[in-house]
Amino acid sequence: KSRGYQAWLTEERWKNTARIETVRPLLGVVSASVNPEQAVGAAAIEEMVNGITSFTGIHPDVTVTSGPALMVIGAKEKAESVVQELNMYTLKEEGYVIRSSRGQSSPFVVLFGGSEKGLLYAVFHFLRLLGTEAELENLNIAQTPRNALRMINQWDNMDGSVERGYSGGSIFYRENRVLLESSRIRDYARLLASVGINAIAVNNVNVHHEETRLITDAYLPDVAKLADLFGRYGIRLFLSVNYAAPMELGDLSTADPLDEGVQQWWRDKASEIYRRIPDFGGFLVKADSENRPGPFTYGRDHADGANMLADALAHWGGLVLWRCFVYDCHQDWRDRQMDRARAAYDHFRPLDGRFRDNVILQIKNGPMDFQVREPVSPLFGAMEHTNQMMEFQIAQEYTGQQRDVCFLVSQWKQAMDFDTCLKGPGSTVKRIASGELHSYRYSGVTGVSNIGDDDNWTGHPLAQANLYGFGRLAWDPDLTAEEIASEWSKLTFTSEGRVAAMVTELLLESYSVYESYTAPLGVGWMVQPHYHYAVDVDGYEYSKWGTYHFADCYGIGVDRTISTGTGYTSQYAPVNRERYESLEKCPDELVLFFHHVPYTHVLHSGKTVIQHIYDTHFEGVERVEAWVHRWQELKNEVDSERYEQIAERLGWQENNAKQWRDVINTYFYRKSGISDARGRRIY
Ligand code: GCW
Repeated sequence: KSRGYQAWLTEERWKNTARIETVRPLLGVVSASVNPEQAVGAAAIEEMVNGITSFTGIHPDVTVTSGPALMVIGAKEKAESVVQELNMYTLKEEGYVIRSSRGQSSPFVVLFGGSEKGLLYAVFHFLRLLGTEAELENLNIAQTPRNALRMINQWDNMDGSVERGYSGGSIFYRENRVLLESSRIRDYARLLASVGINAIAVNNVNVHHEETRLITDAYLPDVAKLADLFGRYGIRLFLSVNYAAPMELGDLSTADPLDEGVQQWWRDKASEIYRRIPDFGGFLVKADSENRPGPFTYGRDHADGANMLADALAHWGGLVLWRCFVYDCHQDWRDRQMDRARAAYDHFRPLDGRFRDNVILQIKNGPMDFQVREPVSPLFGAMEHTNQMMEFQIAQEYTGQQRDVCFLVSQWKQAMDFDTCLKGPGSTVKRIASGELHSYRYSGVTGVSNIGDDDNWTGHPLAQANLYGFGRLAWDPDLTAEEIASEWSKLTFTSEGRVAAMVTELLLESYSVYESYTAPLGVGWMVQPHYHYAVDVDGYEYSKWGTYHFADCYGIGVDRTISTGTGYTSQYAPVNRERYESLEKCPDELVLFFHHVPYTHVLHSGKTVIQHIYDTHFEGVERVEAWVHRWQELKNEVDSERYEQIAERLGWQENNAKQWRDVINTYFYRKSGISDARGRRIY
């Protein structure tokens, strides 16, 4: 397996052979106790043993007994008192404690899980310590995940393609077959579990013809095997379903949620699924969105639609993840009062309190669609009596498509830390997602995956950091972007030498670099329609998608104010409403999202909008050029495979950035007639 394939679960031996000798007494013995009926326990032991062997070459003596989820590495007798103490604690199911001895003689480490799942997470934590060559003495670690649901959405289709996939084809399907024989799926489950992911929806939210049949006899036996594979790593399996399935499968003539025949159909379907997959997670649904069927067809609302499915699943403990990406995608660009950003809130907010408690509304982080810069969706947290979870996109659809480096943890951190002020100061997104602010029964975060069957999973090797970072942040949103980037870089490129430090720096700069050479100041889009990678300033300007910048010879931006615009700002709690409504208070980075301003408008930075556009676009390219040189310096310090892959992609990024710079600068120079104050080359 190549280094790229191993990702952060690296199998590389420590170079420090002296250290291997020092840890031999500790890592040479593994004594585990688990519930033998829990496959997760066996996975935890296997990971620990394999991890120790790959880092050190030591093959530990393993004993396994049946009992509470616990592992002692090293001197078992010495650990006795610690074990006894820990046995008195009650940990949460997914929580764990790691304690180790002080000093060198008869060293031990105790890993204690709230369940086999907790133990598995403890093992991966310990392997992270080995992978970063951290100290193993005096450990006293206690962890529980902040978010109950830490989920991944695959946008994989059964023909083997991946919607918005930038790393090859699907690892799950090919030509309408489930690729059960492939060890990739198992290794993917390991990667996900190692960063704490505990749920996955394995097919695209756009459920096409063949995928509609995933919930029938044709595929359920295979889905059950997939569920087992993931279940072994503590990951619950969900399916995306087609709202019109009762019709598409030829059974009924309607999919009206209030029709008794339809309700019965879904109840029968649920029992059929749970008969085969007892721990099935539930359904993910994209309804009435981008031409997908949904309750609107029958004059019903989204609560009617979601509750019908929720009732069918309730008996089995299943959940409905109902997406709020509902907007009019047949808009008229001439109509400046219509605002796509308003849609989710307008549709869902009035329904607060009407959803069953096994429904969770899944809300994209921003009100538009995963642009490099958007405000946080005002719907998030605005429904006190309705479970919610936030959806991020790990796949870089609008953020460089895994050709350009863009470390999205920086973006997600800003969203998580955003204070909605919905219940006074401190009403942050992370406290809403975790169910602390409102007492949600279920909540959490979900991420659209960025992996495919490319050998290195993510196309760009550095895009692995986004998958890693998503999991780590879902586990603990208080981790910083720096901590996550540095952890990933050390695990992936070893902690020796200067590579990890350089990669960390590059990752941390990358979000701002990407933003600087693409669409300015929060206005978004300006990408090639449908593909969403390269620059096309007016590509979406006269389209039906609701994605406009309104640039003319005087100015640019979308007026979303209450006083003169679409009124979108009214969807925020007062403090944020006033901040966004006022041109003086609106943060620079979002000024064109909320306001239409002249090119000569002066930002808080002291620059005019037009000069800001020129400066950031010139700088963006310079910063990418600097990366290209810095990377070249590392040529002899990185394995050639990853060195070349990254060098090649940095080259592509440089070209992309130049094209963006020249098109954007030229476009706005021609619109505004205002020259660059520094007289640089504009065409
Ligand atoms: O970002 C947009 C994508 C669509 C996607 C949709 C969604 C799965 O361009 O490809 O469809 O969002 O989130 O439903």
